Amino acid sequence: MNKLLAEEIYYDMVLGRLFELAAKEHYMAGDIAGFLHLDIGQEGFSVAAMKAFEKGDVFTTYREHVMAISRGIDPQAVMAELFGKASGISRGRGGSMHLFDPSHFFYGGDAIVGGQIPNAVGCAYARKFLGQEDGVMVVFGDGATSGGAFFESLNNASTKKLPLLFLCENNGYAIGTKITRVAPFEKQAKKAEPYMLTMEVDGMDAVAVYKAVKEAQHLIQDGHGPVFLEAMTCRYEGHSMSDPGNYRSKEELEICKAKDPIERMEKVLHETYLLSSEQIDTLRQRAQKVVDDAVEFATAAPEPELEELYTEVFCKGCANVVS
Ligand SMILES: Cc1ncc(C[n+]2csc(CCOP(=O)(O)OP(=O)(O)O)c2C)c(N)n1
Ligand SMILES: [Mg+2]
Repeated sequence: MNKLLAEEIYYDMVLGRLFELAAKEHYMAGDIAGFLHLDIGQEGFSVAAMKAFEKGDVFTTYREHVMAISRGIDPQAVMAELFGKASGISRGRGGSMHLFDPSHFFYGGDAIVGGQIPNAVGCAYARKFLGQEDGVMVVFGDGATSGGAFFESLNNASTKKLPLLFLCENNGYAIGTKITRVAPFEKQAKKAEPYMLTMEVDGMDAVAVYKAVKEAQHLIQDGHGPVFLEAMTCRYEGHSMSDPGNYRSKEELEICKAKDPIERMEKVLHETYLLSSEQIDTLRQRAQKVVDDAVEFATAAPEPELEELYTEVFCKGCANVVS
């Protein structure tokens, strides 16, 4: 990894953290409605995965603000979507869980746990059929690996040797349910072992995630078939804003926070790339300005028109659907 890329990854992680803190504040102020799932603590995973999987299609879980921004989607359009505004990346129709932008090959955000996985299989099948090589990456939580759609997708993707990277964000919890209460083991890669090559990475280490995703993407692009990569992470917040996270002890959370991916990357910038504290501060200030501008933009952005309520919901040509 060169210095410029290391700086970019660090910058996006800080941008992601500051963006999430602003989203939290504005959720509490009532500016954001519906659900809000914060990625605080997992920014190293989210950013490095997006940076590494440069070309190709990306499908994600509902905890996707940081991934969307790191994929290149304008933070202003992401914040406006959270605010439910017409200038949002999904025109205010999707909200936090449905950030969607085909121009960045970013297909959500899915509120249905594991719902994005079969969609990604279909996309990988289409890409293979069309002879397109970049491949597809699907990101999902540990909880999604308990669902039937997950197993059907493993089966389909391996049978058809699809160029698909299954990227599991294993933070140990599905909302408040510890993964070992619903699975016989902590590492979910075991479920994929009979079907495909599996790999594991420390999801709190952005450099390691970057390398692992790159390696996995090369494999799927080289006709190796699907790969399952499991990243062990920690989310600092509850599952969503409506979850106080009481199922975790203070001690458990402290152990988590001691692995902070931003502090770790900062150390890499200092020690490997010899950045000064002032240079790092400048990156932080730049990120804060982008977040402040995003909030200002979202606040001033127009509400969707009332007619939007029915667009793309009902069939246009069908009579008597909307009176
Ligand atoms: C099909 C479906 N079943 C149940 C839910 C309710 N639900 C929302 S998130 C979630 C847990 C998913 O696990 P994971 O991704 O590991 O959760 P996280 O780490 O984000 O808390 C559940 C069961 C849902 N949204 N969709
Ligand atoms: Mg989880």
